[in-house]
Amino acid sequence: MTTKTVNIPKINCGHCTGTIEREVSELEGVNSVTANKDNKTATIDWDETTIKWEQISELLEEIGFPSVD
Ligand SMILES: [Cu+2]
Repeated sequence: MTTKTVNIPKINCGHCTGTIEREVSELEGVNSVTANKDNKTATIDWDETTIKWEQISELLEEIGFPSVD
């Protein structure tokens, strides 16, 4: 399992964090997603054999919350 915390500047409220958590956790291979509205980050834990970071990053962009490393 791989874990990464990324900055997502477009997070503004609990609705944003809910969307990110719901959408990203639907990806196969993603084990957990915790988004934080106070410091505008998301911590994502995934299984590298099932999904690559690039795919997660792409989804974040698609739903309007691009990540910044
Ligand atoms: Cu919001």
